[in-house]
Amino acid sequence: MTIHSNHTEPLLTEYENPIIPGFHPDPSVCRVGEDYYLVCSSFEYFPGIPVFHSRDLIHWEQIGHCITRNSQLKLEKGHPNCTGIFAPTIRYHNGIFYVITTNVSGPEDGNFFVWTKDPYGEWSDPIKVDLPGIDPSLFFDEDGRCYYTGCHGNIFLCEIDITNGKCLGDRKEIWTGTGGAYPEGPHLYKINGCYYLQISEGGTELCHMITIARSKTIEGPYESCSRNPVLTTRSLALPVKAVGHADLIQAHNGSWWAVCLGIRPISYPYRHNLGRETFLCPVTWDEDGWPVYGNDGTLDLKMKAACLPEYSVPQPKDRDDFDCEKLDLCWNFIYNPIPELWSLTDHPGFLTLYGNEHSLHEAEQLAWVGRRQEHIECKVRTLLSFFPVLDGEEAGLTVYMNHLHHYEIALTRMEGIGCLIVRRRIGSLWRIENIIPYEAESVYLELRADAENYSFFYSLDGEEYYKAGQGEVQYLTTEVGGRFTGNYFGLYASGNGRACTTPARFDWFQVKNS
Ligand code: 6LW
Repeated sequence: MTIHSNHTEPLLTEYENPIIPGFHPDPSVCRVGEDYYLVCSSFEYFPGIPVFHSRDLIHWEQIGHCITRNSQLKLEKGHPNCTGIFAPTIRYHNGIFYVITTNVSGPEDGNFFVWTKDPYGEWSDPIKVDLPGIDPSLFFDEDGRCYYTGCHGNIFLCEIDITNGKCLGDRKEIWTGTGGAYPEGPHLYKINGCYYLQISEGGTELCHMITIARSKTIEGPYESCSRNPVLTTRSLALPVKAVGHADLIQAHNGSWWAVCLGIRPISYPYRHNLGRETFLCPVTWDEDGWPVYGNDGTLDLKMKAACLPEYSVPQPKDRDDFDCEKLDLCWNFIYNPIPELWSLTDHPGFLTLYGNEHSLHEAEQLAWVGRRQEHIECKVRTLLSFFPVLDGEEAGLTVYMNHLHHYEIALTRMEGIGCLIVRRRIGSLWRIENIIPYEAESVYLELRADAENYSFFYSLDGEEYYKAGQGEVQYLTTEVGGRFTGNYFGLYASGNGRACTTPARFDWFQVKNS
């Protein structure tokens, strides 16, 4: 790769961050001609590792996932928001896309990669790489050799055979970073004949930062850039915080960019409920051949840059009528799905959920289908048909950080009486806040989100909505109850101790962002 970014007088345009809102952390990007592909972490959610496509780096369309078959990967239960798929890297080499990542869970713990020739299609079964730690990345040198970088205390390098994942030699520690906590997220690039090693330090919270070093030879010694950290928003009065975990890319017109994660806090002290989101940062080069990220090393919600020609992607649908035989790409399960717990074909036009014995309070495979909350202010509606027969049978709409932190509105039966409840769970504290006797078999449910509250409403006819309860957003934030993920809007059913006797049918789901 060559540096020729400060070519002619560039025309500056404005774009908005985040480029992929909601829980989409640890982004990694690659280019094939004029096409760009991006992946990010998915933790305990399935399908795993969303794959996006763009032609201008700003507008992205989800085109699939790398982990779509239960047989590819077992997601271990029990460690919410800190298990499953961590920090993937995507690279393209000789007609093949590779995504390398870590499954941080259970007996299948470890690093592996999957590959495909068609990123719109299915990906291979995992090929294990017997190297420790997290945040694996791949670098293909000009001579065709493939190098793995990862972090295990410090940053290490190891040549591997990309056909089978076997190590070719010992791993070698190549950088300890600049002294910040947790040197991690390494990516190696060869630019103008020099090896550049870009990493994150400071941890994924408010002190997060990007640092960079370079060397004439791949094994080092790596010389740290005197301007490190080259990208951070720590200690700055900017609306974007925790910027880090970046991947550099040279665009087809020669310009340089980085994708990275960041958060948009909702309150002070800073708390965030959407998880870590994907941001875009323009990159230029100084006269000493070091990259300059964003606005002199910082990043904002609105950025001025010499952007690629605008590329329009289909607007994400704000309403899903569940009319297809496959779930839209935005929907996820928690852990590996159990096929018997959900269907789009049993009752065409509806998402049918068959509640099992597990409740929302358990880190278990549930009859639960959810999608990310992508905007701080939004309104969600769904039409649910459910007739609970036995006490405890329940189905509804939840805003869900994890099994210990969620608020929901649901139809259930208590002491033989059909009712609508609003329940809030915050750690070990939980309470049903409102019980409204309700015997009708269908109900319109609504959830309004803003920076302060999640508010629940219901309606019998879809016209007139009545408020049923509300809860503070701040208690459903990463800082209170989460770890590496953001909030989901989930549709669910549960028998709370035994399987439900009747199915729950969701006719449609709608989210409107304000
Ligand atoms: C990821 C690490 C990080 O592995 O957080 O922000 C961890 N960076 O690089 C989980 O996303």
